[in-house]
Amino acid sequence: MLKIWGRTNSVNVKKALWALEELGVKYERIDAGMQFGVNNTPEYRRMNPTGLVPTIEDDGFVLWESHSIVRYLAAKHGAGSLWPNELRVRADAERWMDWAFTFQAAFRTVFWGLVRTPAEKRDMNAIEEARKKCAELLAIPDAALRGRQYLAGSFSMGDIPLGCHVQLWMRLPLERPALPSLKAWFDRLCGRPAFRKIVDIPLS
Ligand SMILES: N[C@@H](CCC(=O)N[C@@H](CS)C(=O)NCC(=O)O)C(=O)O
Repeated sequence: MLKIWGRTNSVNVKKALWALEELGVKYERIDAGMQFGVNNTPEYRRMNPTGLVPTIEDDGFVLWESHSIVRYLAAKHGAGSLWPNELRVRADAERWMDWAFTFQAAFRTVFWGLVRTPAEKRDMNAIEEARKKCAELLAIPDAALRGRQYLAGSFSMGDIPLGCHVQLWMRLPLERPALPSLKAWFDRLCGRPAFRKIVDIPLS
């Protein structure tokens, strides 16, 4: 059975787990990262020299980097669904996966500041600057989603990385600009059982 190492509250682990659930692939998850350790052991580093989570092992094949894992799983199990068959639709989905790292880079300050930093140590100016940057960035997928159900048309791997980050954005007590197409897309994601099970869990 496929093995995946990573704690359930990691946004990058969620991407791989959500893909697995959407695809109906059976897996064994091993807690790793933060309080669980494991990711700094020599055995783990031999699999994944970055010491980060997630990592998967699929019948002897080891892979790390969450978006590469999502692509691999989608290509293996999701032809015509998570993995669009048409080249340009797939390129569109892949573009949104890559762009999600742009949002992730700006959002990190907000998430870590508000969720993983004690109140007395928070740099509220930095958090506010990053929040404004995130709000600006999210106008881009909002515009792309006008007249579309999902980022590449139908639900695909293209929705997975950004969907995981936008869940955190939507669930934080933040000032958010009205982005109606993005909100409608997020509500659509919330209608998916795999999203509710893996992604839309309490922030920690
Ligand atoms: N680019 C990598 C980043 C992985 C990453 O930063 N993982 C974080 C969790 S989201 C991590 O391993 N942090 C250390 C820890 O959990 O101990 C990916 O997308 O897989």
